[in-house]
Amino acid sequence: SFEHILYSVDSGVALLSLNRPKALNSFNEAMHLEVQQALKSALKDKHVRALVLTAEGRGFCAGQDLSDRNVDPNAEAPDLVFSIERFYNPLIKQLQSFPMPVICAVNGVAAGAGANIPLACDLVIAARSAKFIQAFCKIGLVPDSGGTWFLPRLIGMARAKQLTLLGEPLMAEKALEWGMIYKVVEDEALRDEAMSLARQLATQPTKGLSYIKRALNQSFDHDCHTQLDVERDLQRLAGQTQDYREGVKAFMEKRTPEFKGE
Ligand code: T3D
Repeated sequence: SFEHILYSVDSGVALLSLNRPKALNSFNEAMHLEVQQALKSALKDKHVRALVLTAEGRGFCAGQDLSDRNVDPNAEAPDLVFSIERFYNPLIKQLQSFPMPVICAVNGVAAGAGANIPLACDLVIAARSAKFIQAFCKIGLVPDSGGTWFLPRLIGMARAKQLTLLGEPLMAEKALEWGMIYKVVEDEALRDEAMSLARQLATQPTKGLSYIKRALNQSFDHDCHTQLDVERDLQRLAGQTQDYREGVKAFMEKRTPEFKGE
């Protein structure tokens, strides 16, 4: 069992909740390792067909635990490459390529890496009180965890520069208006909304959904003809799933399909 996160599986949904609320769920190495472990076990679990990422307490995640860094002027400069390569980059890659829908429920302030982790997820639901802060500029760092990749694509370059150079908080409602997230809900409703959306998605053609996100993830890097090829190749795979057959069969028989995620 875990010390810094909560992890459970129910009704096809894996729920991973960051659980260091006193430090606003900032990441230390131990929490990183537990998150990696939980994601690995969700991947291995045949019952899991959707993932919800959220956190305990009043905040979502304040990024790196800064108390873990020795910044004494006389100490050797901390090697941040290790942290990025061993922890943050693999996390972002894993969330982005996770072969099922990943829902991020942002329950409060999301700062630094904590503001960018949601952007690697597929559907972000934020509590009305949540805010996103690209805090990196305030401590002399560069937005990481995909911030410089996701932000311009989601909200455009001008807004990406505004957020990352000024470090000003972006409220949930504004993030929605800017097209950065999927939905804003009342604080009390957040967990239930995220879970019911995830349970619903867990009844859908899981492989098909994973191919959709795979196609979209490549979209901005491709010209139209290349992307048409990507669609063709993924359609081939989708057409080989049992869920596709069930979908068409159920349509023809005018009944609700029963997808198995196969
Ligand atoms: O080093 C590497 O591996 C490189 C990778 C870096 C990735 C990054 O994420 S760098 C960016 C790191 N994060 C930040 O710079 C954000 C720092 N936090 C804040 O700016 C503020 O805490 C917030 C805006 C997020 C929230 O403000 P507020 O007023 O709601 O809460 P608070 O009072 O500042 O924080 C509450 C507690 O959490 C407090 O502890 P205390 O005083 O109650 O004992 C605070 O120290 C602690 N806390 C918040 N963020 C961090 C943290 N402790 C350690 N590290 C944090 N990042």
